[in-house]
Amino acid sequence: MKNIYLAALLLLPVTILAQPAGFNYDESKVPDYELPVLLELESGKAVQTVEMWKELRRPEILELFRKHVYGRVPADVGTGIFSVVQEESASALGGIAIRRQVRLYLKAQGEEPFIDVLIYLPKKVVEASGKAPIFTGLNFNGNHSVTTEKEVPVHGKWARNDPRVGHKDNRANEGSRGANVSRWQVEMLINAGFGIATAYYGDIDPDYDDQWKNGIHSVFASSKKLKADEWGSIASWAWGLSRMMDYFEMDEQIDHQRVAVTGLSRLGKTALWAGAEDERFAIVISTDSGCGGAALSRRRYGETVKRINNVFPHWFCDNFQKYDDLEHQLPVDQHMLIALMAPRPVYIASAIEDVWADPKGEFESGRLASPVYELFKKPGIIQQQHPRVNTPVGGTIGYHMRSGDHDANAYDWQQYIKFAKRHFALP
Ligand code: GTR
Repeated sequence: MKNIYLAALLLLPVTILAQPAGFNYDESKVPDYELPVLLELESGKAVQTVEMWKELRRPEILELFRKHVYGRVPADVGTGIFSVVQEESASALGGIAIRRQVRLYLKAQGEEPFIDVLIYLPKKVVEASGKAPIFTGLNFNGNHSVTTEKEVPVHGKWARNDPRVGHKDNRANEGSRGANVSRWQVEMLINAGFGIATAYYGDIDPDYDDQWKNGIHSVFASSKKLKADEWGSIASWAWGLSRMMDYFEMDEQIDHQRVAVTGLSRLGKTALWAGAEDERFAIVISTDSGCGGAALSRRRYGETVKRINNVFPHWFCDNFQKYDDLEHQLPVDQHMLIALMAPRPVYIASAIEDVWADPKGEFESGRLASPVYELFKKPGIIQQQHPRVNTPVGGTIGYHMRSGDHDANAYDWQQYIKFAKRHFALP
């Protein structure tokens, strides 16, 4: 007992020091707040049935998020894709997987922009049932960072200068091959009977504020003068995930009705928005998505709306900046984003040392979204208390706070696999 207490004391200052200074990490300083009412129409009428939710309240909330937070896809954005298989192997990862690399051209065949999708499918499952369920998500450093297999090329596009993987001068290189294998756990997934389809987020929109001159935005006239309620990068990455879903529907070896979308951090925010905009994603999973993701904005714990808008002005629509330091005026909060997944299963993962992302605020969003699941007669998160570390909880809304810091690792994936098996009714 004493040792645990000591360990907790020793851990605390380290945790807090690792986070940006000048923000609140003290639960007792979380301001009092009142959340917008989830189950009430803008007209004031109570939402009491599944039909009212689906036909009236869900569209209202989706529209509020488009208008004030992520931005809507502009009207001139087309959704046609041309897919070309670039490379394939029936015997990847030492024989347990089928590997397929597919290029999705977003404008015209042979032209930029395109998304290179790396797919691994469990060979046994495809051989036995023709198709396999998959997880999908965007990656930060390129498809070659997810695997050590040399057939997966290093991309030649803009790269984040990440010293942890050795990217500099905004270019990727061979040195980052396999650098993020622990974040993706491809072999664990294949052995559990799941496939994985991932793509580099920079294929869709390079992650910097360039006034929409590159990536998907550059293709459409709307990018020359985006309106304040039109898409930022998160919405465009989510749109890219939907184009990947268009492809999954055409690939006979992918069970497109069993696709779980996931992502870490800004790409966890992206996975949530993709799941909200596109109900074809059957399960939605966010890892450490924090502010603008699963965490409640009104708690102002860790990262705040103002900070995220200042440092990443291109992530959200311009209207979101109106709420800098004025979270209480937002017509939505993030529990309403989680509710948009209903009745589909949604999983929220936090990490205890990742206080910047506000683990408790991420849990609260799930807890407060639960009444919508109850309308569908599905159990939401079930318990009221923020659970202890490494104790997964929940029903149709799953949650855990694992030990360690901001990342996705084997522990997270073990829980996602269990959750997906349970909800996809797989052995
Ligand atoms: C941080 C940002 C977070 C999170 C993270 C990431 O700098 O403040 O909201 O998105 O980046 O995506 O790695």
